[in-house]
This record gives sequence, C-alpha cells and structure tokens, in this order.
Amino acid sequence: MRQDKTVEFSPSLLQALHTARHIAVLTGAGISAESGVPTFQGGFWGQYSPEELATPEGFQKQPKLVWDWYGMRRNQLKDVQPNPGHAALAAMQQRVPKFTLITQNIDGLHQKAGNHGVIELHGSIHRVKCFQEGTLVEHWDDSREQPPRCAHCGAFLRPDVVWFGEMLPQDAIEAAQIAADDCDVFFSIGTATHVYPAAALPFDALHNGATVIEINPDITPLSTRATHSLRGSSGQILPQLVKAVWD
Ligand code: BV8
Repeated sequence: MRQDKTVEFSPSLLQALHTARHIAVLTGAGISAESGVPTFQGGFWGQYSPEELATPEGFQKQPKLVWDWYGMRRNQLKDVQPNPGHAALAAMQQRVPKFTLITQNIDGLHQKAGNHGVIELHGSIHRVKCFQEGTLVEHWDDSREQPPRCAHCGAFLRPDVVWFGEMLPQDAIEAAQIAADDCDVFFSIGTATHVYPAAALPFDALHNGATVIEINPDITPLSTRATHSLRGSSGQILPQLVKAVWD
C-alpha cells in the first residue's frame, strides 16, 4: 500500500475552502495519470504528433489510423478505474454549496467516480458521431470497413472529441467561462496549462478575484500566478485536502 506523505495546507487555503460559496475545478490529463492513463506529455502519442492524430486534417488524411488510435484508447479505458483524486472531487461536490467541474479529459473518469454535471470541454471518447452531419451514433459496425460509415449519409464516423483547430462546444466553453467568472475558488489540477482556450480559465478566475489553487508535480505557466501552487500528485493531495477541510 502506497504511504502518502502528509501534506501541510496553509490556514488561508483551508479558510478559503471552508467559506467558499462556489468552487470551480479545471482538470487535465494529470488527474487520470494515477489511474494509468498516459498523459499527453507522457508521450502516449507514440511516434505520431498530435497534429497527425488529433486534427480534422489528420483524420481526413489517415482516417483508419486515427479511428484505430481512438479505438485502442477506448479499449484501454475499459479496465481503468477512477483514482483517489477523482474520488476526492466527487466527495467535494457533495460538500460545497455550488460546484462546477470542467475537464479537458475525454476519458469519462470523473463521471465514473460519481461527479455529475461535468463540463467536457473537449468531448468524450465514448461518443461517436458522423464526420459530416455531426449527429451522434449509438451503435456502429466495427467488423467491416474502418472507420465505419454513417448509415444516413455515408460519411465516415469519428470520435465525438474536439480536435486541434476545431471550435469547442459553445455551451461547454460558455458554462466554463461563467464558472471561472463567478467562483470564489478555482482549482487547476493536472494540466500543463498549454492548450487554449481551456488554459485561459484559471487566469480568468484570477482576474475575477478568485483564490486559484494549482495541483501539479511540475511547474506550469500558472504556477507563479496561482494563489496557492501545490507541488504534488492529485491522488495524494486531494484526499488529504478534502479530509482537512470537510471531515
Ligand atoms: C480552438 C481532445 C478555436 C482530443 C484535445 C490561443 C492561443 C494559442 C493557441 C491557440 C489558441 N486558440 C486556439 C489555439 C490552438 C490550439 C492550442 O491551444 N494549441 C496548443 C498546442 C498551443 N487550440 C485549439 O485548437 C482548440 N480549438 O481554440 O478553436 C480556434 C480554431 C482554429 C484556430 C484558432 C482558434 C481545441 C483544443 C482541443 C484539442 N483537443 N483533446 C484527444 O484527447 O485526443 S487537447 C488535449 O491536449 C487534452 O484534451 C488537453 O487539453 C491537452 C493536454 O493537456 P493536459 O491535459 O494539460 O495534459 P498534458 O499531458 O499536457 O499535461 C499533464 C499535466 O499533468 C502535466 O503538467 C503534468 O505535470 C501533470 N501531472 C502528471 N501526473 C500528475 C499530474 N498532475 C497531478 N497529479 C498527477 N499525478
């Protein structure tokens, strides 16, 4: 059993959480790292660049390669469980008057951990849609041509995720923006703070006067600006933080 080192939290950080009316959280690939899901920095792109795999042009150029890559990631997720970091955020949602969880992740692990109303800025690997019409497809036949084709218009099916160069779902980015502008505390957890417009959200929260708490083993462009920058893994820090504030 891993022995987590005890994390000391400053009184001002604990006080901000105790009195928070609205807590907003942005997560990135780092929160799923302890579930065994490779991060983007972790190089799970293999020999391909994100531009080759996670762009509409990349898909149009190599549809089978991209479809198979997402299929492999989707299959990997079948045996993946949420980790204590995900569980701590599900517990936090139960204890706070208003809680908004915004994720860049497409793995669905926050929902699996029990969070509800999750804002998926970059879509979900578990949903598939027609490349042409954008309509979601519940079932598809993977046994023949890959990618499978839309039964309605014949275009390729694709994962319902936001690729580089694609607009984020309007309702998702708007809801995230409203939360960043309204919250008293904004957590930025497990993200390199590199991909926009998601990466702008913690800075918007700072601008709104919120207490911004970063949790990341590494330094990011947010680290010197955050009110509190906690160096460590979310699976270790978050459960201790929830215990320190709400137990
Ligand atoms: C758009 C889905 C309008 C697919 C993804 C403004 C300025 C600059 C650039 C742009 C801009 N606006 C648009 C751009 C271009 C682009 C962009 O930001 N490029 C980057 C590379 C500079 N953005 C877009 O294209 C977006 N669209 O803005 O539309 C538009 C359109 C055209 C032209 C202009 C504007 C769409 C972006 C969405 C792309 N899709 N995902 C898929 O998943 O396959 S992005 C994908 O990469 C993830 O969703 C995530 O967002 C990003 C990876 O970032 P992280 O989550 O941070 O993960 P990473 O591995 O990088 O870091 C992990 C972190 O965790 C590390 O810091 C590590 O230290 C930490 N960590 C590790 N272990 C732990 C941990 N932390 C805690 N605990 C641990 N145990």
